[in-house]
Amino acid sequence: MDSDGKLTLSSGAGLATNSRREAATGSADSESLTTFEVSAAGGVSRTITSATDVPAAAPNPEYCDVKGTVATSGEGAGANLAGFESRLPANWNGKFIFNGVGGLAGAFVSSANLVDQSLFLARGYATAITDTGHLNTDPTWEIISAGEPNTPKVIDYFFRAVHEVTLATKLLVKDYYHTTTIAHSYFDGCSNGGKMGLIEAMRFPSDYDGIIAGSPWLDPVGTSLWGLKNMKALLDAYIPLPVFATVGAAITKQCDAADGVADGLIQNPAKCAFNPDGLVPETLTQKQADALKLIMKPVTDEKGNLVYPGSSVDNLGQFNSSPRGPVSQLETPAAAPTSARPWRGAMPPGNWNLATGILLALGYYDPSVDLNNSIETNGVVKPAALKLIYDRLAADIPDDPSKYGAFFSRGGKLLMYHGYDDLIISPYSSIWFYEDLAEKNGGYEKLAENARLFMVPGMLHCNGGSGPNAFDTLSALEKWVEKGIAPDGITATHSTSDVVDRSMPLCKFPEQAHYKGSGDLNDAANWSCPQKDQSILASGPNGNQAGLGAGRGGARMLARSSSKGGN
Ligand SMILES: [Ca+2]
Repeated sequence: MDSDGKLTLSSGAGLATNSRREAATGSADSESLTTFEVSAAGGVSRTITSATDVPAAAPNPEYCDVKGTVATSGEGAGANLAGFESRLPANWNGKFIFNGVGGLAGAFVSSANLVDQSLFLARGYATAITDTGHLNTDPTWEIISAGEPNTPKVIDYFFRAVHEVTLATKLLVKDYYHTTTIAHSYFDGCSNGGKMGLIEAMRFPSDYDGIIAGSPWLDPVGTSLWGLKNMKALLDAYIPLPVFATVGAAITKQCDAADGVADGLIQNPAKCAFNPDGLVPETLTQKQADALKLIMKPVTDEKGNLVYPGSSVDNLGQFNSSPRGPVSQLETPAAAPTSARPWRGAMPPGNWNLATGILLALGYYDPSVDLNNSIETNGVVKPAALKLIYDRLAADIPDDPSKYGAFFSRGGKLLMYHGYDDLIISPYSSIWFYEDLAEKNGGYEKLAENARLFMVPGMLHCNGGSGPNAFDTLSALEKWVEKGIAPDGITATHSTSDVVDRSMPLCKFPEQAHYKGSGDLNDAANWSCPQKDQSILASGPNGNQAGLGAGRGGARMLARSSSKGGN
């Protein structure tokens, strides 16, 4: 990569010497990489820009770090280049793993589960990652000019680059290790990376044998509208951060013990019956209480059809917990709450940024649209706006449960997880999706043969939070795919200053972790995942308000058919 951030062909600069590569792999030499450039095997046109030997550093082995580009084409869009990086370890285990990338991609930054990431090279996986066809330093990757999308780069971001880089890097791996087979191929990503994995399963079911999709961005449109709704609620009724702490304490007091044990964690936030009105007037004004109720509500269309679920009550108490998080700038009220740019020159809250970034660039192709005053009022979205933005982002939305049959029928395994305190993507969106998958794929028991969801109490977006939030999904997936042993419970840990101070099993949906009634609450050994338990499906007032349980009811599939246009 040169100084202006563009990937360029650098005539072999950085290629490791023969002796170093032989030391790293015991087999391949630099000739194999240059030969590969020329042959462009399998119709994939790929250029290698560097191959660098990286010495062993415990627990990782020595590996060859290869960077380059894949020329992407087809899928209804013009040609583009997608950058890739592949790590080829000396102790290759015969397997391949692809790293998902978060947010709007544009860099080789893995969003795979952090525990898993630490195992990839140590276990001998050949890895790959892509920038999805643009660099995050390129301001024109989404829109060339107002009204004119950069279609090749957008389609690459939506799905094309991951697939084509998958094909190209699998060939690179085979060539490098002089083999014709890769024993197993996995995908591991969170957030946008979770979405990438799901889109792979849906569109290209043969690419991967197993996919880990954490906190997946299942519906970028709905998530944006939810973020917009939540931030608009707080524009109408500003709530200072310390007040959120008081709200959080009230929620814990009300909901914690409902799961059988007062341990600071709410196992099923949907079952709660927290009402912000109860904090008026001591803590909240009525207007502030109304704003919190709006944050808890789903996004709907004008007929009341559900578009995107509301927030978990756990979210409300977390609004002050993340100094650099999605709502950090709510430390001060917006300067101009009713204008198109409520925060004027200051950095808006992360949720506002994400919502407007997606909707303006990928929905309207026009950054000048006034979203604050044009799309919705109190979580109800105008039909023309819904149709426009769902039509334009349809290729980026993997939440259609009817499109996973091919992946499941070839034996593909899908392991999902989502934190109940996620402030960036509603955890209930994963519950909606899993419920829909079950409905379309023979019920929970049948679905569990191919897809399992693990909800994580007290976890923020992808990791972090007050609950046990570090867990190994890679080993669970390996056992499932390679030995046929499906994960019933995955042990998660919470650490303070790198010392584990709590562990707990995460249970497969719709089971809920239960304390056995005696022994250390902070030890997973004293908790269990009761088989065939369906406790998580029990929805109380807060879940119903957010669009779960009775609140979703017969509207379950309506949201897609009537609101989501051509998806
Ligand atoms: Ca509890």
